[in-house]
Amino acid sequence: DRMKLFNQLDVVIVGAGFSGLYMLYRIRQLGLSVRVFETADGVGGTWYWNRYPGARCDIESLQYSYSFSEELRHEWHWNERYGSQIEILKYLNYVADKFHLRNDIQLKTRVISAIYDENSVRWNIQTDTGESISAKFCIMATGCLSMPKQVDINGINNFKGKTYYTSQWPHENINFHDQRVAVIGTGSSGVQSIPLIAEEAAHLYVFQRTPCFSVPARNTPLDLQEEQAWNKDYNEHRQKILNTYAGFHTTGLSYDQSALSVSPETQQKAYETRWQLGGLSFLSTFNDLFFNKQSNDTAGNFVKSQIRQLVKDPVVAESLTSQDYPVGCKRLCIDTNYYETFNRPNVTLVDLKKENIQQITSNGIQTTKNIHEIDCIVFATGFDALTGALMKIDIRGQSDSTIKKKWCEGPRTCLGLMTTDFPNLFMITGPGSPSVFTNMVVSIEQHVDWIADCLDYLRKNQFDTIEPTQESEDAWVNQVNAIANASLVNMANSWYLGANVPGKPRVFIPYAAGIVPYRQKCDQVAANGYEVNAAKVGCRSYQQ
Ligand code: NA7
Repeated sequence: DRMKLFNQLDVVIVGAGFSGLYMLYRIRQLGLSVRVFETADGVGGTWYWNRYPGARCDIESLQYSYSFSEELRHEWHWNERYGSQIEILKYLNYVADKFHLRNDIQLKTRVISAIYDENSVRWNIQTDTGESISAKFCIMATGCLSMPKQVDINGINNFKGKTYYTSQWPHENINFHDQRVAVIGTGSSGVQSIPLIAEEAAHLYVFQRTPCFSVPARNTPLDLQEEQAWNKDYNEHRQKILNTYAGFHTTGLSYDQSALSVSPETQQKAYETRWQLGGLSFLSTFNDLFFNKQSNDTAGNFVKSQIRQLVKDPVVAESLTSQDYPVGCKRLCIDTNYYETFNRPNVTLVDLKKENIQQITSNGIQTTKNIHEIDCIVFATGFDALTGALMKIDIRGQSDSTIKKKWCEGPRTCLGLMTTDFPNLFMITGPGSPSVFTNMVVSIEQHVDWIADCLDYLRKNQFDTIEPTQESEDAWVNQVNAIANASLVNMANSWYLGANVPGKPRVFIPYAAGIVPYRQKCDQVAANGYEVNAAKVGCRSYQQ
């Protein structure tokens, strides 16, 4: 009957953010039947949910945007050097309209399970709206920072005032006027929202457990001429971007040498220049900041010296400079007026290293030293990153294997794109891919293109399923670990490592060697016909 046919698809895509939208576009080009399921009541993913004051991308707009359509590029104008959440969400809605994507997107629908049926060689996908869909391929576009972390502070339910999560900010305007506000958390979301909440609130208490390192964004309006000049040389820029470590580039000074190989004066000058330019490329001032602790310390000490200059109260400055981990090994924050905000008379930094939170009471937050009376609490407490959204779905593959069981000691994938025992299941920006270590849009487009080409290949060669061999997956996991072990990234309790979520296995999840070797490996697998029935790294396909 019609309903049954409607629920028999070639492809299901889970998620309608940057990944899901472009994946849908590519699947349509292949002429396959497809539906996207999205929990939210709009497209946009990360940029739909994270609406907190000051939410903004930390990669420049001209680079944090799709490359696949020249027409789109010419039609769209970015207003600022760094896109605000509002602007990026508009862009994604524009993309959805322009490419008529909406009629294949089902909103307000959460996928709760994906179960592989060995007999029919299909995935059965269940939604929270009670639907059951059968699809040959299931593509997870579920995002890396989409599953909010559960906050485990005593007494959280006792609080009588309003609570907000930066990761699930309400759509209506929140007014903090006359309010005593607490922000818990000083990662990117805290750092971006704190200066704006401080301008509005009667008093703001910032609860800091681990001080971040933050570099100024130096956001500016982007004029049309600048954008047009960029677009004129777009292909050149794009080539450059694709050959960087992380998928974005900036003009300005970068030394292809160790921080320790130049004189102290040159070193200072280099950091100073990067600090003035602003943004994430501070970490590419020298080429060994992720590999040599001593080099890294020169960068960390430079940031600390800037913080001391910006923050007037020496006690507050001391708390803000008490980082005991290498800069960059927790995600570097990019801010506008973050440190300056602590000079305001209505802002208090509560250093949780000096006074621990004991509990949340009905009207405040009680620490080992004080009772802070509070009217509302903003939780900027982060995400169960990289695996959280995938693990929330009950995913079952061959022979009763489940993702939960398989990944209980850390995620195991081949190229971050597939995982053994789960045929025809793909992940975009999955664990073991460079994803969060890069410009996400650049990585997303590459993953989507790889998956689309793979599906095309399977169809043309009449292969029914594809999955990685155990050997190729083991080799990839080993390589991801080896790269992490050769760098400093294990030295901070970051969400890259799952260290922010109690009980999560401590494993460095992203592939940290950069987009160039990663892309080469992916291309090589594709060029070798997905290394059918073989090979050390690559995928095995079964011909039926
Ligand atoms: P992050 O970067 O994970 O930051 C979360 C912050 O919340 C961080 O400072 C945490 O301290 C703090 N936190 C978490 N739980 C608690 C409790 N229980 N008590 C006190 N403080 C707590 O999340 P964001 O949303 O800011 O940013 C995520 C990414 O989005 C970011 O990296 C960008 O890529 C965009 P901790 O460090 O764990 O001590």
